[in-house]
Amino acid sequence: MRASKKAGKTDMHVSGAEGLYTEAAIGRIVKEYSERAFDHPRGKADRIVITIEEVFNKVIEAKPLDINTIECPSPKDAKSAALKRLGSIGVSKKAASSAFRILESKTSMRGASVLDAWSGKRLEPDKKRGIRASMLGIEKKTELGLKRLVSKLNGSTNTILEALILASKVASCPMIIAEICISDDPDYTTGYVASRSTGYTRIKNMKQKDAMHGGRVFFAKPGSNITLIKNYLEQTPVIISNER
Ligand code: PML
Repeated sequence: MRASKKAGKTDMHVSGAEGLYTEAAIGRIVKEYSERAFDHPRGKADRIVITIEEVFNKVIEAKPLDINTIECPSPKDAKSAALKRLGSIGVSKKAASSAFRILESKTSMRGASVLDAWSGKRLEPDKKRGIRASMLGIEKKTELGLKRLVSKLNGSTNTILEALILASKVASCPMIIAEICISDDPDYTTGYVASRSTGYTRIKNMKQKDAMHGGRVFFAKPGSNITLIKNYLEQTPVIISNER
């Protein structure tokens, strides 16, 4: 689902959501997604595009990332915690700073930016659109278990669960070494840094309340082929599962 609203001559991104569902769940999900777009902290959408497509590609399973939290009192502390974490994963200072420039800029993108983890160079072919992690879902039992766990955390259970599913798919991409996210919802200030080695690290107070900026940046291994990354993130169906 992609929802936007007119802002002067352009369309402003309001909300987006993805999922892999059985045919029987489609009605419920379409209702849920459109309600979300009409009642969103970024504003009421005036254009909602919902695409439903059958999945033909082979579905891959990936494990959910482990969750941990860094409590930070302010965006300044949160930024230095995020930079430290990214550095420990192998993201250069230059690439991490480029990511913050993108995340802190006023223009909110529909998709994510992909940066070379060493040079910080942007790799997405369409910089306005970015790359959208799609074709992702969660196995039922795993979802129930994670919901129980996540509901004990401070934050919105749905937001955390959806972000965790997305981050787990992104981390399963062999060419991606890390991800950083700042929510673009003005009333949601927790963000995260995620990677296969360090898990899903929630970082509190990544931005001031009411700030509209945010988004996602994926860091690619130097020399990675962006077409392969795009194909994996946008086209390869991945189900997050703890079973097996
Ligand atoms: C979003 O708004 O979709 C991103 C939310 C990121 C943080 C979720 C959390 O762990 O609280």
